[in-house]
Amino acid sequence: MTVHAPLPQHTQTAAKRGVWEVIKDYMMTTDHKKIGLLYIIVSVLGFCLGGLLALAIRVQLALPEQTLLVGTAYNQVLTMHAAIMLFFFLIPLGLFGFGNYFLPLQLGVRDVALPRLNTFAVWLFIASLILVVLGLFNGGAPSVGWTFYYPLTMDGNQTGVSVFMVAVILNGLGSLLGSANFAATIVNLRAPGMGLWKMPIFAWSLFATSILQLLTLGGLTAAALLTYLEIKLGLSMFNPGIGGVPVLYQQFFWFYSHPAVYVMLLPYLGIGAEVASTMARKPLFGYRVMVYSILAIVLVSCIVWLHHMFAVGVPEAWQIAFMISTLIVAVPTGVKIFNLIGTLWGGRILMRMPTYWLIGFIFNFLIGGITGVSLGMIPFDYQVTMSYYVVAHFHNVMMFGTAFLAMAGLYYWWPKMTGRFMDEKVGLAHFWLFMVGSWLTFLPQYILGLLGMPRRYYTYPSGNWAWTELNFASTVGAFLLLLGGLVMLWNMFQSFKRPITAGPNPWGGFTLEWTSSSPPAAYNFAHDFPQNFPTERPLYDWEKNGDTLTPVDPKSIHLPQDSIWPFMTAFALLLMGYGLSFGWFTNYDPAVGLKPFADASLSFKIATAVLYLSFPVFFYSLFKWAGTREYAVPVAHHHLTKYDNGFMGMAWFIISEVSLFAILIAGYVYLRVIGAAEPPALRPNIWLAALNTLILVTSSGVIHKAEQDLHHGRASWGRLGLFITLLLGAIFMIFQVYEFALFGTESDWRQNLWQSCFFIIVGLHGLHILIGGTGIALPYYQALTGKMDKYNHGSIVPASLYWHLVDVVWLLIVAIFYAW
Ligand code: HAS
Ligand code: HAS
Ligand code: CU
Repeated sequence: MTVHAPLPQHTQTAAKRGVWEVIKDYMMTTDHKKIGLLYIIVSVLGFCLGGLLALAIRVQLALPEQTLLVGTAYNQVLTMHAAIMLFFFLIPLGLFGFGNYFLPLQLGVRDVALPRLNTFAVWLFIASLILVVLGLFNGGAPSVGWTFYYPLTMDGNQTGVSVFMVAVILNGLGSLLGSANFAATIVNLRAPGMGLWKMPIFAWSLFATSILQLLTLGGLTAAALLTYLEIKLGLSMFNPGIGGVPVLYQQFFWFYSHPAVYVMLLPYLGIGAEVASTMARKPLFGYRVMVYSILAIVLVSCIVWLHHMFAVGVPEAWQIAFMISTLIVAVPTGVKIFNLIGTLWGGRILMRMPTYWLIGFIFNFLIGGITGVSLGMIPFDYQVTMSYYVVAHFHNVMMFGTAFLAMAGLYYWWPKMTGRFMDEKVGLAHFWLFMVGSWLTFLPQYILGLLGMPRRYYTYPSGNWAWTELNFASTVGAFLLLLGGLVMLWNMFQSFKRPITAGPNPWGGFTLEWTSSSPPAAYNFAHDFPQNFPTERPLYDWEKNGDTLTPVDPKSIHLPQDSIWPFMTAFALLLMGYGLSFGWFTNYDPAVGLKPFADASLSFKIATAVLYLSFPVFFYSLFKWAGTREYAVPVAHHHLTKYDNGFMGMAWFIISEVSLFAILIAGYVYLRVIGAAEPPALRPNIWLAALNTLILVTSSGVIHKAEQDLHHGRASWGRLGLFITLLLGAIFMIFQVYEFALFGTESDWRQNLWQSCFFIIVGLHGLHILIGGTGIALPYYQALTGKMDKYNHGSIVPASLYWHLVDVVWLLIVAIFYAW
């Protein structure tokens, strides 16, 4: 069952490139496959590193009263273990690793919608990792658990926490840009004839996951931002000393971090479904139902977060509502599992490594999912929350659930990515070591939890019944996992010693990635596809119909040109993050206030200098980026909708901005309604706000006009419009700064919750004006340097869309801060 593609022979250039050459290539690349590989490599390293930290935990807990990791040291290792596993392994690997590599291939296109944005996003991701690592040497790891609960973060290691918060925000930004890019790609760039309902299930999973990220990641950003601002400036919505509500932090955090578990799960379920269909040589059992289930999971998972907070004292009615939604979310998840089983059922199953991992997943995940449901029951959760029962649950769904599908993906697509197979026998050893190792490590933890062992403690007494035995077993299991991990690495490395023999379609798969050579050439396909897509398994249908691929001369294919500027822009943000983490303001001390800069340490001063240095680097790189065209030659762009890729990407991205503001504003409204945040007698002047509103609304009209002018070739009018918009934005900022300075001196924001909320939200809006203004300066610069013409509108369309958003948010702010 193969459609024979006219394959360009992928000639591996024998001449080895130097390390620096390769690094430079990856810094400048816009190739989605290389970008995917970067995510995959970092994630595999992340798994190894996170796993070694887990081993340290297990060694400490192997026997009672051990002293390897005591107190803070234990907590630091625990925090790093969890944060690395989540943010640098499980979340990025499925969504952005496999996602970047395979989404365009599965859609039959040559790249994502915005290739250079993709380069920027992956380097932001890596920048966040670098920042975390730098933090270890400057301030040390935070010791508060991966949840960074308030007020633990306030009296722990504040530098360590700040670094993490900045890293989380950078990581999140990269993640949002990546998600918006995927959504735009899916809507705008599918092979001609491939309807949404004919997309491979993995592509659907990525679509849904991206939307989920855009909707909810604002929760994490808000939590991180507020933690950072309180440490650095004393701005707070949580501080009970001034009437703030600490639990609000948890609301923000879990609003993202529950959906995050589906951000982890969904892409992998997509992989599982691909594997099931290919390996059972059958169509998916209930393709449409699967898509509906995925979408249902996205919707429902946005409203279950309170199940992480049953025991913190939220009103009972809320608890019950969230218990019900928690139980509901198990239904579509269950449907997906049944679909996987149904797909395998009765098929001529090809029992190769991907199949093993898939079956292992189904088996394990059933247990983990059902214990999850048990935790969703309020009375049961009261009993076992904060115990090892929870630890067992989430390792059950993540490590020997979802991560098994990560392994399935790795073995399934390895031949596509490298042209080589991994060894099946060695793979089996890997599989069984992981299977048995996981059971031995984590199943005893369910019992430990029921026996009352609390999580997040560095040791335990020897007198408790069976605790020692169960913990010891768990540690032995962890060493089996280490062995399994080593076998995995060995298998990967060994495969490179073999010749490239995989061929384009080693498993007989039915989706378009299997028509490219293995590994795929830079341009992905040297052919065009038939334009009829009767089902989501085109290769099967075409084979049946006798449809063939049409060869295309690779020389006629144009790809986006490499550019160093997205990398440099991300690098500038790394510098900025470095400065914001280790410098800028001395840690705020309630007793002393802000400590004078002169008293700061040398490293602090250097970091502050780096912060200021980062701005010119940032603007220079960004303008260089905007000033170079994506393609070296003029290329006709095809997109499926009437909107160009820039608009489409921005439209999706804006969802996340709306979500961020909505979350913060909801927090403020809550504080206001319960009477905690009362405005002081002297409030910011409504007249100035009204004037500012007028300015902004006018500017929205002006930029709209400018956009029209540029579209119709009235270049100088368009340029003038952009200039006026910039001017109006600047006037707005001047008024705003004036008002802030005035209001900031009249009373102390550290003493007044309302004022704190005001500075946080209105200040964040001000930052958005600066970002939006920079966004407008880019097309202005493009217009000035002749980069725009009737057919090429540069970045005016997304810039203008963003500017309208910033204006709309302002109207809301006037209503709730100035008028109310
Ligand atoms: Fe979870 C805590 C509930 C799925 C990850 N989860 C965590 C934490 C993580 C995590 C990381 O309600 C801890 C964070 C921390 O550090 O504190 N979880 C659920 C439920 C599901 C679930 C209901 N979790 C996941 C997935 C994860 C993940 C997937 C990552 C990949 N989880 C909780 C709760 C807590 C929690 C509480 C808080 C505990 C506490 O106190 O802190 C569901 O999505 C699972 C659905 C899947 C199935 C299996 C297949 C379904 C079939 C259908 C038939 C079965 C039914 C159930 C209808 C259910 C085949 C019948 C029930 C019977 C008992 C027989
Ligand atoms: Fe875990 C707590 C034990 C895997 C996630 N884990 C957490 C928490 C999260 C989490 C979110 O037994 C909650 C944190 C909090 O409370 O704030 N975990 C393990 C063990 C494994 C493990 C034994 N965890 C994961 C995965 C996660 C995850 C996967 C998410 C995706 N974890 C624990 C324990 C706790 C815990 C305790 C609770 C502690 C407490 O006090 O509450 C294993 O599955 C890991 C297996 C992997 C390996 C790595 C193999 C390494 C290789 C590299 C060798 C390379 C060499 C060369 C030698 C054993 C193959 C050098 C190379 C370099 C890259 C340097
Ligand atoms: Cu949850």
